Amino acid sequence: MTDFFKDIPQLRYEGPDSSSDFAFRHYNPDELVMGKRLEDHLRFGVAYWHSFAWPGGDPFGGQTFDRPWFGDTMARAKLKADVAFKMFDILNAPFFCFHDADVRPEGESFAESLRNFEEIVDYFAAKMETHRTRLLWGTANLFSHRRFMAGAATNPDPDVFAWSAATVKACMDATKKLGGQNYVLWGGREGYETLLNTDLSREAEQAGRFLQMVVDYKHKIGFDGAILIEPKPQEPSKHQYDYDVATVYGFLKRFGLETEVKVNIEQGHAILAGHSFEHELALASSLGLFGSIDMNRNDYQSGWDTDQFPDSVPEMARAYYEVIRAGGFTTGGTNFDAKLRRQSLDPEDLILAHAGAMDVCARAFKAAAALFEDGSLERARAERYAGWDDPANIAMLSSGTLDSISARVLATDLDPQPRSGRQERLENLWNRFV
Ligand code: XLS
Ligand code: NI
Ligand code: NI
Repeated sequence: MTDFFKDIPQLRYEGPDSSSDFAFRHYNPDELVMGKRLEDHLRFGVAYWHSFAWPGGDPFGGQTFDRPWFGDTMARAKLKADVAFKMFDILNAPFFCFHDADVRPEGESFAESLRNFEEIVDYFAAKMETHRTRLLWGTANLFSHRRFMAGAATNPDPDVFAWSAATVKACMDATKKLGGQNYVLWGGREGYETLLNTDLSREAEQAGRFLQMVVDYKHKIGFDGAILIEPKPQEPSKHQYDYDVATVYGFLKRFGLETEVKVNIEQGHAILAGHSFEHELALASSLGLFGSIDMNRNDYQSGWDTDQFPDSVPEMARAYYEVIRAGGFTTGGTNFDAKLRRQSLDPEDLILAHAGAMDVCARAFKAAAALFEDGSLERARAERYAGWDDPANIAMLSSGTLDSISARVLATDLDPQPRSGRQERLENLWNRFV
């Protein structure tokens, strides 16, 4: 067992006036919001890779964290799992997420890596019998090892395509075995560094075929979770094919997969793509693609996926308002794909980072829910489009032609009158709730 978090108590909701650092002030899992428990709305997940596998390096320096489970042995991997489940308990976290490479040591061969992985998956399964934390999603790390330097599914080398397909099979099997609610594909190195050596059409065909195989396998094994693509515009590659939600939608349509696959939207990736998080959420919802979120912010100056814990209630409220408008999470949730800053060395830093983030999200969600329930914003939106309820305009949209519309414009001497978009008024309304 482990005493890594030895003096840290299990965190409980103590309300906004609590003077303890080790408490929730706004996140009360049992609080009813819009008729549902807050925990069931937010569905928080802890990301195994950042919390337990990341050594604290940056491009200018290596490891800063000194963790007793670092090292490539099965014993260390099990110690890491013990610490992880201890932290899930302290946080009362309903979910976690992992990549194969986060949880098992790499073997000398594919078969040995697979054996290591399966042993850890069984170790997780045993832990999940006595701990409450469930699997939000599983995924494959097809980007860290040097074999993936030129991509996984889009690699020019067919052997890497094959290795990647076999890896995804193993990770989907593990996700199903552990009762995972989604399977995520982030195209870490599915992109290019230079067009000089890249065949765009071939790589797109490979990626499309790969995803069709993933969907076929999902049906074959009866995995009833969702398959999610996580868009990101660049980093690590110069240009990533799953650039943003709109690009992913075009890709899915091209390969006939738009009803089979949804998206996992990350705040930091939205920012890198030059969008706001809420834009990506609203667009995914309007395209029927909304699945889950990775809730980690980026630094606005650095232009890098800095994976920080959320700290801004107003920003999060914009996001959760769109989640609520999308009907809330079904299989998805709020995964903290976030890491400590590399100077945050202490065990308590890991706990407090998550606790603060959960409080920020809870506060934001409650504000967004109150505004949504108030209804003024949705009424104002509906009113803006009310002209479209007129039967003549419904007919124009469904069966009008340029000829028929032109005739009507002339016959009625049509004279459109501009109306205020009321942006500041709506911003004032927003700020009454947030
Ligand atoms: C990297 C991604 C990654 C995915 C899972 O930027 O956010 O962490 O969420 O592979
Ligand atoms: Ni992510
Ligand atoms: Ni990311």
